[in-house]
Amino acid sequence: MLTIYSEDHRKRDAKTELCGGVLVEPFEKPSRMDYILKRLNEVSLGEIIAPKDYGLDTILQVHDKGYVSFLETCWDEWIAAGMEGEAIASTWPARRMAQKCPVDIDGKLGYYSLAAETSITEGTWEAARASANVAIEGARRLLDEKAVFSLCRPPGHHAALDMYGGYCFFNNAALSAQTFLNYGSKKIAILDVDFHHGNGTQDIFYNRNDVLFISLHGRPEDEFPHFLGYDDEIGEDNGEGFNLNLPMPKGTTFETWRKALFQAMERITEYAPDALIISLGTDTFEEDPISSFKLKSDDFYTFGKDLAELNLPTQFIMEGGYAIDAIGINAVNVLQGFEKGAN
Ligand code: SS9
Ligand code: ZN
Repeated sequence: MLTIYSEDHRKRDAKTELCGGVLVEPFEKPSRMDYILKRLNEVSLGEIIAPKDYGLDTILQVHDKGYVSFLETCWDEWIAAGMEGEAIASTWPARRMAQKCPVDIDGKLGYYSLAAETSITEGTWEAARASANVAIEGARRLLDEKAVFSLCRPPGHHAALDMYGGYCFFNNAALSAQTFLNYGSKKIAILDVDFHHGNGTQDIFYNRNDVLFISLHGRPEDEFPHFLGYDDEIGEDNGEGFNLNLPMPKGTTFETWRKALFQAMERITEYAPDALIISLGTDTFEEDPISSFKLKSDDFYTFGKDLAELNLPTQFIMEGGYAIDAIGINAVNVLQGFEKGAN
């Protein structure tokens, strides 16, 4: 399987994450990619290529213009304001407050974010742009390949029309879906198997029927991002019936998770998309430090094999996964299972 990867992800190397009331070393760090690359090479999965730069056109089809300029200038504005640490939001337009974008950088950070764990740093913009390019290149390459792996970092599925958070800035899966549509596809399915609900992807396509969004995740009652991901969110207007959430309780094992997977696969078969995008988070792993599902390394292989049954052009897009020393095995197990199943 062809892998798309950019070294520029290293430009995002945050030093701080707000967690449990203290600043910790971020879970989402550059070395995650090293473990995946190491495993890809160990099993000789295939060629690894760098993306071209696709500029801002597709990004602006998916994200709000003001939001995109905010990301571009945020760090400079933060520094110009004389701040010392990394840029972290501390105030939000909460219930019954004005939903207007302020001028002050502290105000802007709150306006454009959904959570406070994610700091913006020097280089975040460049890394997020590179990650977007990795997704878009993957979609283009899928025109000639059966499957591709877009090794994106930073991840994307929490990034909404005009919000960052949950370690995400641009929604890579959405950019990829939009790229397929730009190239003439009529229907795209996105299956998000990251432990956390893909609130950003859901948001972007909520009123559309050209992209089917399905997410398997920890229940919002228990887990981040907490304020989206319930099973009664089925889509709106043209999008009604094209959003499917399958939330599951803490401690969910592969047996239960796989039943939800089969339900998702049935819906995808019925929808009959031109291509399938997998938002591939491996934070469903039993040893993940910030999650509560119980998948084992072998289960990721079985999952990949199951997916191949759909017999669709498939793009895997890397999302979360924070059990660093197992992330390579787990992610590549999915890809190897898929290749095994497809033969
Ligand atoms: C850890 C809470 C982490 C954000 C999780 C984002 C996952 C992205 N104290 N909350 S896949
Ligand atoms: Zn996650």
